[in-house]
Amino acid sequence: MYVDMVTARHYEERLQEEYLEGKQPAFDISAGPIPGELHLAAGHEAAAAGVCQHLRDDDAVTATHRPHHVAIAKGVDLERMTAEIFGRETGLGKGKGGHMHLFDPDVNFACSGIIAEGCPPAAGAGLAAKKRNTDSVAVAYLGEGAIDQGAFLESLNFAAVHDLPVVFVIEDNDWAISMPKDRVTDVENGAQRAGGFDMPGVRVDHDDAVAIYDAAKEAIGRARDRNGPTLIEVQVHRRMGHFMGDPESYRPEEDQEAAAERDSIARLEADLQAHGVDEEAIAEMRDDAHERVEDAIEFAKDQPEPDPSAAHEDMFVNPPSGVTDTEPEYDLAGGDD
Ligand SMILES: Cc1ncc(C[n+]2csc(CCOP(=O)(O)OP(=O)(O)O)c2C)c(N)n1
Ligand SMILES: [Mg+2]
Repeated sequence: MYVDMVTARHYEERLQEEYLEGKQPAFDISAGPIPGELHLAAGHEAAAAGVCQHLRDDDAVTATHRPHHVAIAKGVDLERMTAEIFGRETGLGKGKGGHMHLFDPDVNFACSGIIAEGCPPAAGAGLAAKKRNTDSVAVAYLGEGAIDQGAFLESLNFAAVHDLPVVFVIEDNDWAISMPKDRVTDVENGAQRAGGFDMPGVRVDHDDAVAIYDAAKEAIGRARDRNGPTLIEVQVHRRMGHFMGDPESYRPEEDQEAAAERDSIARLEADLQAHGVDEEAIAEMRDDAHERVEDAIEFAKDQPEPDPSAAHEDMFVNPPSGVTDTEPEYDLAGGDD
């Protein structure tokens, strides 16, 4: 868990540096090596590491618009993921998806920029596992800002009614962009939502990686044993803005300071030391993780940009006439099937 968490934290810090290159002084979102939006998950690492530790490659995970920590913990290919974020041809999605649309079929990982949108596909993966009679499970991540979305509530119901092996994980960082949680919902503990669907609901406070690990162990074991879905809410902290370039003028300073103080990585380090892991071993894990991140970023920056003509490949609809000569690969309008 510690390796996953320090890898994710260093990854976010390095992406932040790369992202800001060329975008200043006046913030230009389209400039630099990583154009477009970037949502970093520093402060959320425990939610990824504690849960994904129990998963195998054949288990499905759907993450959110803030996906990197979960992708790392799920074992997504870091080099190809980084190439995707840098928009390169060898990226997971040939550089067309960017950081919110990472798909790695080798480890059954997906994410989406639409909030709560990972929930229905996770329920679908759970249904597939049940129909195929395998013991694989699915995990859907969402933010606390998504707990009133229909896609989430309908997926809870579907998973409950069909006893599907699905675990829903709410990452509660108290904010949905600039909107504090208490202004949009009267439910203080999102895990209470489980009660309406007759499934277990568990809340873990203080982004404690070990407590998250324990809660996830039980929920994922329950799913694997075909005893149905579970909803887990974990408290995390957003150490950065909603997206890179967010001045956070809406956010009280004390809240930012509290997020900086509650560091789940420092907490886990203290836990490790209390269990006899010495500082040298911790430093070695941290150095290895940093090296892996640097290698992935170096790899990505070395990769070719996609050919502009490739923009019209891999599409599900015909481009408007005259835009491209490329024949569509898919015929959804008709055909034999
Ligand atoms: C269906 C939908 N509505 C609105 C948005 C715009 N949007 C992007 S992120 C976000 C807030 C998400 O907050 P939360 O779910 O708490 O996740 P966090 O960003 O805090 O990790 C919103 C409203 C969206 N992407 N999808
Ligand atoms: Mg949130």
